[in-house]
Amino acid sequence: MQIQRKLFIEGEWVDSSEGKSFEVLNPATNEVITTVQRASKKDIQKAIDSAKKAFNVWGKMNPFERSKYLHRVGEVIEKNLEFIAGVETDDVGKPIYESRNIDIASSAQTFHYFADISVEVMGEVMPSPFNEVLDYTVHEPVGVIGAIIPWNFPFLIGARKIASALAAGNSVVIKPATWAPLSTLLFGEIFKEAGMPEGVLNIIPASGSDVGEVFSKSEDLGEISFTGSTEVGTKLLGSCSCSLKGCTLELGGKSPAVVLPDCNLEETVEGILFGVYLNQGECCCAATRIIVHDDIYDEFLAEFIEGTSRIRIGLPRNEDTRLGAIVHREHLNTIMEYIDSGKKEGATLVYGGNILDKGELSRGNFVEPTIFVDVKPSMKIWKEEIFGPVIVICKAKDTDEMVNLANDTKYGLAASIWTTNLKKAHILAAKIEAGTVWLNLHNFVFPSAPYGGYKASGIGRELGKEGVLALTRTKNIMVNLFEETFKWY
Ligand code: TAP
Repeated sequence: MQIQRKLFIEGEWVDSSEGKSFEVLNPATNEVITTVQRASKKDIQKAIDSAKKAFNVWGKMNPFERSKYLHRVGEVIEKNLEFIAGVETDDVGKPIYESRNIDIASSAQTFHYFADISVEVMGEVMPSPFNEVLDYTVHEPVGVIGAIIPWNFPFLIGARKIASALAAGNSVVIKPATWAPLSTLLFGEIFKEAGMPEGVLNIIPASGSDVGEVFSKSEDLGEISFTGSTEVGTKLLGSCSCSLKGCTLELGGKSPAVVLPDCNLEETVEGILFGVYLNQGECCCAATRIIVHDDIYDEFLAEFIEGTSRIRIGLPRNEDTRLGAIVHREHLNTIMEYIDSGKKEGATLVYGGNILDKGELSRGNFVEPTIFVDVKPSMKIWKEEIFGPVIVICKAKDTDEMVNLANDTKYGLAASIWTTNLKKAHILAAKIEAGTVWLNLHNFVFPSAPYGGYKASGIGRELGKEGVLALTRTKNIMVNLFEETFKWY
């Protein structure tokens, strides 16, 4: 398997019609890894046409057959896991330990899960007011899915969108993020090796605005499935309204972790460290606002700082690295601006706050994990998604205040509650406005569980059976079983 730098349309690698290209950088060194061709608007349309043609075959294929194909994709990913993990690490900056054990391993699992689910996309028989009328539903694929993905978990998010869409009988055109397109391109090679029918997946590395324009105007797309920022997602939804197509949005977050005084401190600190620093904090559901009960605050803070200081920051390819590079220099600058704003607005910096540019880290985009306390809800670092290893920890006097603070955000993607009192945990879970609530866990996402946000974190659900059904249209079929002719007049 090797990285192809072209567009993947109708099962073949093709050149961009305008001959444009862009450089892909390694965030750990800022060296150019390769140059990728950029699809034009005409190419994007070609990819949609290819998917439309393939849909006529894939959409009609029986689900048992589709299931076999999807399992094969999962197997090819497993076979090439080490190579794909290396590409992801070089492109995104995440530790190889994470790419291998989380991103790519979960992607293979995702294909196997949706392979199994494809034979369970079924309707139901409805109760009928007439014994002589049989009433049932079927779920039909919507057609071509236009998928747009971000740069933080490109392979995994790509796998979720592609596998769930194909399981429902749809075909796909996917656009990777400009900062990290390489692993998405590998899907072309994977699909070839798995013997997938031509055109069921088309990959177009193109500019966001070009894809947004062509996708939202297109009458050939059944649905747009977008993961990215709330800002871009909102714009996209607006432009889709003219063509009346569905739009699933998985957007930003500012997730709270709520720490009660009766928590198991060691488990809580370890769990929230994972919740905060996974993928350098470039994670939509990262636990960026930690709300701790007064009674345990000092002890928690001391342990959390100690835990943070133990995290090995290093080159992403090093086996023992647990915190890698920030995806792009521009994004590192944004993170540093947030750190400055936290200081200026009067929060207290208790850990980190600096760029790391010594020794082997000198050429890359590295930043210290950063912790602020004495934060007010009016501050930018409380309100806005930073998308880096920068968090705020605050105190609360009781559970009511904790819930108020947890919900004091425009987002509602995820939250976690840390306590040994499970009754209290369930009561609090019901009060928190978020699409996922973890009890004594954070950052666990399974292909089998519906995932998505409340409020400005999105619309619709991905993953699980619900995620597949969301990519279908329900048809109600009524059957006349009257023995006598039905006569009204
Ligand atoms: P965005 O800047 O929104 O980019 C996401 C994708 O949209 C990229 O492929 C981008 O292309 C494309 N895009 C840009 N402008 C567009 C337009 N006008 N129309 C259509 N597509 C357009 O986000 P990002 O910086 O890559 O990712 C970080 C954001 O994603 C964070 O807010 C994070 O929370 C969110 N995220 C959410 C989730 C879930 S599941 N809720 C998961 C991961 C990430 P270019 O790269 O070419 O600009």
